[in-house]
Amino acid sequence: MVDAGAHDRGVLPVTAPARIEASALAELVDAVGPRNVLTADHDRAAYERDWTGRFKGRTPAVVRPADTEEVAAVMEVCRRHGAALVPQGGNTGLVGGGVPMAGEVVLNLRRLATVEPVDVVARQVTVGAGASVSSVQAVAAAAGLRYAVDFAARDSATVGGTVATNAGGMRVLRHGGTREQVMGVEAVLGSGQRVRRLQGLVKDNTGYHLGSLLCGSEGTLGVVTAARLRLVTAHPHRVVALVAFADVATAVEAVASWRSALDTLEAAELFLDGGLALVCDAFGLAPPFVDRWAAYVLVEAAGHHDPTDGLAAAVATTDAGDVAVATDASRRSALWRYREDHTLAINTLGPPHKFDVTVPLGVLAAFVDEVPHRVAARVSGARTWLFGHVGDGNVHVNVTGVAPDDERVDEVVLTAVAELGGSISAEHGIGTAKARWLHLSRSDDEIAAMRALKRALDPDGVLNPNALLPRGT
Ligand code: 2HG
Ligand code: ZN
Repeated sequence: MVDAGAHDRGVLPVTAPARIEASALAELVDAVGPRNVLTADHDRAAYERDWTGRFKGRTPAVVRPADTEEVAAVMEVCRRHGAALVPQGGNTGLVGGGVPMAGEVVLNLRRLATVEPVDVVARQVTVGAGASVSSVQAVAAAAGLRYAVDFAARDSATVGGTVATNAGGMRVLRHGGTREQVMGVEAVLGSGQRVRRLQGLVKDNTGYHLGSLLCGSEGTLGVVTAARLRLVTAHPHRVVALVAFADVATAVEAVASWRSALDTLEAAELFLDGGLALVCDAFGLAPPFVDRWAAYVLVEAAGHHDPTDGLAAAVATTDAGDVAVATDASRRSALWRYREDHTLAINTLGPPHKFDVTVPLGVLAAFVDEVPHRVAARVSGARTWLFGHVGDGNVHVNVTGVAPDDERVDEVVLTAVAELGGSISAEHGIGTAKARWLHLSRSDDEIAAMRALKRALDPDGVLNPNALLPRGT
């Protein structure tokens, strides 16, 4: 039943009441202490909506455990009382996966923020689920290493959230996504059983890799409480170039040639003229070039030796237009802003519908050219913004000017992706936003296998029951 007032508030309507038995609430208070069970409206509010403002739910209580023991105790209470819970980190997920859309208890993990000293010999670090991505990057840098996962929400996003969603980001091209960095996890499964493999053994071939399974399980199988993360070499030389192109197809071809030519390539990010203009308007930035171009690729290379000449030579072999190059840190981040600030700039237009899709590279340019027309033909007034990690084939499609619960636009974009043999989620996950579209990327047998895993590890169905798996499968 759609709540008629929902559009005015600019959020999706809440579909279930948020209630919990008084005895369950009392036991939660026993488990984590009264100060860490938030029930007052003004205390809960920040935990009930996502960063974009598209997803807003309601919870009877936000529970904030301090450690794994307390997480296990909360899980036990919820299981006994049949109270569903939604694990939540920094609340920067973009698919409604950490928001109590159906009245669940919120299990916020931010207090588990321990960051252990870096193990320099193993090039690894063990961190609590609540540690921010930027805090891991900082300890890695202080130890002369680097944490490879990086994206704009780094200061708020938590490691637990990035493991649960297998977050991608800007450096996947060179280092892989979060799953590639996770050497092991500690977790409390929905069954109440514990998993703890934090030794960081590179070779450990003793059966199911539960860490890999939990990574990307979106809080439906277990609650990740800590992770052992791989660190990578901190290359001393780094260069960023912003390269303009007359069209997206030429940009995609150029990136393919750079991937072959440059061992140092670390990121290749695409954006378009409309998005660049929006970012410049929103934040008062001067455009990078006098001329306007259809497509831009921000490329970063890093190595033990200065990669600038190699990058310049590789750029020169392509049909590039204007080029801006930055080697010092502040000019590099000035160029990165044109790309990273897309998310913030788009949100100034109201809560967008966000799609983080992958399409085969051979059809990426056609997809980017075609999708805005298909969207506009279906929903008048809708505007489509496209950018993304072009080296990975990952396009972020943002659509503004559409009511939060108007799913016509979801259907247009996601079916176009499926027709092209792409994936409906490259890196943000399925959450509650895309559960009903999972069949576009997964077969019935695969969904049944996932459902069987869910039943085995979360037999009471308390963990994030509305995320990832479509209802009734
Ligand atoms: C990024 O690549 C993030 O900047 C966010 O994945 C994408 O805002 C988005 O749609
Ligand atoms: Zn992204």
